[in-house]
Amino acid sequence: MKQALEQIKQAAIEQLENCTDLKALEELKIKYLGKKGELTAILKQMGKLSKEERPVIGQLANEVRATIEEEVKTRTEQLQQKALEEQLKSEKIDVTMPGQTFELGKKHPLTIVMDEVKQIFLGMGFDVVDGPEVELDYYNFEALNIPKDHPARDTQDTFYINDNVLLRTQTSPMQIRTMEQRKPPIRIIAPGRVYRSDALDATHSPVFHQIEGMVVDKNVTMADLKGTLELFIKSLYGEDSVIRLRPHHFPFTEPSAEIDVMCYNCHGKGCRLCKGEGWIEILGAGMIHPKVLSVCGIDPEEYSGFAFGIGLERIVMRRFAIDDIRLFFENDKRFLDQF
Ligand code: 2NM
Repeated sequence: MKQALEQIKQAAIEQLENCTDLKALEELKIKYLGKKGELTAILKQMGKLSKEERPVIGQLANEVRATIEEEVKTRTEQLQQKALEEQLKSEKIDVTMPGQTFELGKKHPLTIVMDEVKQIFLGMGFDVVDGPEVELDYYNFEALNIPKDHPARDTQDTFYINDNVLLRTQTSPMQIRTMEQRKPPIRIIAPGRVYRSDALDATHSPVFHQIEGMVVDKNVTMADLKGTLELFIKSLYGEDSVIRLRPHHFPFTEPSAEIDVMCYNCHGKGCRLCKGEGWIEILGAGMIHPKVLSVCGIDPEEYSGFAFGIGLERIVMRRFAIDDIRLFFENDKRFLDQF
């Protein structure tokens, strides 16, 4: 029996020393010290021993138990320490690693300039109005003095949903809707997306953006038109900008004009940017036609007004020297990242 105890002690210590994980260690603890363990099995046989042998073996058995318990404790601590070190090692944060980057979106070049234009007009007391891109023929053409047989129907050919419903070719329908709803004085701009049935090339797109505006009040004259638009262009292109008005024709205004700004690149000499002209056409404008005012329920004997239209793509292309309108709509990140 003494020999058996010594064997158990030897075997237990050897196995404990070779044990490399906490789960196996727990199994060994049960194997040797548990209720059904090897040491307990020996102690159960103590009854067979003589009175002289019993205390000797008993003491030895206690020593063996104590030794094994001590070894289990030491080994547990060692393994726990090792596990902790491994965990710390595996969870170590390498502060030199490149961080996760969150890319922030930015404004589209059209939006950058659109926001600037809105800000300028807001500063002059204009409201910004928004409306449907799918419009009635009435608001897009009829009310603007463009009846069914008018040649402007060809130059502003668009996409029809049916005979009465189409994609707006300009934002003027919002001017009509506003005049129907509000009493003068009216000062609004109507920015937004418009459509034309044009083939896509470097300078034409079937979808583009316009900013139209108008002022309706008593005693509004061509001088107000010129002063307001000159102030707008000086705000957009700088205090030293020079403008000129050229006579033109629009069905919805009379008289009408196109407004050019002296090329800010060559100061009128002629260069690549202005295609040798020295002047760059920026917008169309005019005094709202009396027929248009009447149709909207505004008495042309009492009120007058001016209106204007700006093509957004054109001014953004000049501003950033962009040579192809398609770049605005392709969403190529390499293009968009440059603004
Ligand atoms: C332009 C040029 C000239 C214009 C006219 C109107 C309305 F509805 F008041 F009659 N809205 N927009 C207008 C006038 C637009 O764009 C080149």
